[in-house]
Amino acid sequence: MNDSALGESHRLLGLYDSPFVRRVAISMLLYEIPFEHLSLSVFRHMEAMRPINPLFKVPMLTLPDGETLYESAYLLDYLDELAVERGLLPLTPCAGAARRQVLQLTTLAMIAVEKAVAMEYERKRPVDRQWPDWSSRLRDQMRQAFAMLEERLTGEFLFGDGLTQADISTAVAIGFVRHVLPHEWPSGHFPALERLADRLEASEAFKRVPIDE
Ligand SMILES: N[C@@H](CCC(=O)N[C@@H](CS)C(=O)NCC(=O)O)C(=O)O
Repeated sequence: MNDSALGESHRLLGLYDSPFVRRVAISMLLYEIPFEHLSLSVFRHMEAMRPINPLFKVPMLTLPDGETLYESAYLLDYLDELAVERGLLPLTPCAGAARRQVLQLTTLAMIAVEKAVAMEYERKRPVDRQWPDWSSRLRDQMRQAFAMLEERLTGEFLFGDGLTQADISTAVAIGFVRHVLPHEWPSGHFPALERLADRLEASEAFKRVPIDE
């Protein structure tokens, strides 16, 4: 990667009500990587999106040289690499047990939020085509993933004594559930996670990436 990769020309496509888009945007702000945000919905703005992203999957990150990346985990991987090149500490450690553990905690957050997103899609189906047992399974899986994170959150952060991608992704996952499916957030069940989410949502980077942009 060369210096142009640090310029103004990264472009992030997708709405911040997508937890996958939001965690990438927050990470870019924390790394101080400037980007243009293209705020288009994969459902409501299909005609505008078609020429840019005919796959209709977000987030999509366009790099300064025009290369496009999909899948938030790989976008974060790319951003971590840029951060290291600039001498910053990456939000996911580079190697070893620390990397493995942060990745696993981040994955728990993503499992929780993927189940929540699936519940939301199920809720959008015609009422007579909805399958309550399926929603119930998704709800249990989401809660189980959050319960596993709650158990791990014994200090200020999920891993070590500093902010990692595990904290960002967890707070973003909770933000999504509270905002899009408030009835599905088991208020009071996960006090440590709620404290973490409230703390991060009050931080500058989170406030600059509002879920209800
Ligand atoms: N695993 C993917 C999930 C991305 C994802 O599902 N994005 C949703 C928006 S929240 C989307 O593009 N939905 C449209 C579709 O899948 O057709 C990632 O982390 O990037």
